[in-house]
Amino acid sequence: MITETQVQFYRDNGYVVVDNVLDAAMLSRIKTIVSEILAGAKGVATHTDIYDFEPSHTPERPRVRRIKKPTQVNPVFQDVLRLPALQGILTKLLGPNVRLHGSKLNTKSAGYGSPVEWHQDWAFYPHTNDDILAIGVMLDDVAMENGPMLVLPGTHRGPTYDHHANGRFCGAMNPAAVPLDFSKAVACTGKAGSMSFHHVRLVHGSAQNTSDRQRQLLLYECSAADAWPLVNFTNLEEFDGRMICGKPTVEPRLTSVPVRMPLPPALNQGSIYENQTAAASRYFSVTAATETV
Ligand SMILES: O=C(O)CCC(=O)C(=O)O
Repeated sequence: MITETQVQFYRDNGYVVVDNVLDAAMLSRIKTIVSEILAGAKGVATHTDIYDFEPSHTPERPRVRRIKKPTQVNPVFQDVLRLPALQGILTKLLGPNVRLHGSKLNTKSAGYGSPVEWHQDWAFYPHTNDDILAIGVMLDDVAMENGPMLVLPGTHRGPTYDHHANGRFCGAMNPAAVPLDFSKAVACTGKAGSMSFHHVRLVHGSAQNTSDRQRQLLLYECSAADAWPLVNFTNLEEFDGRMICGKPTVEPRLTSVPVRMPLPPALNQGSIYENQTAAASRYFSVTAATETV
C-alpha cells in the first residue's frame, strides 16, 4: 500500500497521504455507524464522554463537533486498525510493534464545522521517543474548500513550540509568536477512503468549513510500542490492551527529543477545541454559524 518513495516522503516532510486504503464496503459501513452515533446526539444538552459539541449546538438542533474515542463507541473503529493494508503502512512507518494512543472523529460539518488552531500533537502527549503519528481517515472527499488538514512540511524536525497562554497549557501555538510561515502550509486532500499520516511533532491545523460539504476525519494516534507517555500513564494492562500489532515491551526507548509538558493542564477540558478557547490569539477566523444546506 505504501511505496519506499512515500516512506521517504514521510521521513523528509513529516506527513504522507496514501490513496484508497479503505474499500467502498468498509467506508459505507463506517459512514452508516457514524450517522447512527450522530443521530444519538438529539436531545443531549452538553458535552459528554462521547460528544463534543459546536458552540452553536442545541439539544433540538444538534451540532456535533467531535465523536470522542470512537474505538470505545463501536467495534467498527477497531476493525479499521486490523486491516492488513493499514497495518502494513504502520509497520513501515513505525516498526513492527505499534500501540494505539487514542482516537477521535472530527465531523467538520458543512457550513460551520469549527477550525483547529495550529498545534503539534506532541505538545499534548510527549513520550520517551517520537516514533508516533496520527492517521487521518478521510470519510468524505476532502478538498481545499471543506477544511482539509493543513500541515507545515518539515516542522517535525524543529522545536516543540509553546502551547501555553496565561501560564497554562491551551493546546494552540500563538501564530504571532512563532517564526513560521503559515502561507507555506500544504493541504492533505484526497478521495474518501484515503488516509493521511502525520508525525507527532508536525505543525498542523485546519480552517472552519464554510462550504456546503461536510469533512469527517477519523483520527487514530499510533505509537511505536517502546514510546512510553510522559503524562497520563494509567495502568499496564490498559496500556498493553491497546496494541495494534506486534509485541509490547517494558523497556521504553529514550531518545533526545524536545519536550514541553502540557502542564498546568488546560483551563477548559474535554477536547482540543475546548482547550484552545483559552488561546491568546487565533489564526483561523470563525464566521457566524450558518445552516447546513
Ligand atoms: O480535524 C482536523 O482538521 C485537525 C485534527 C487535529 O489536528 C486534532 O484534532 O488534533
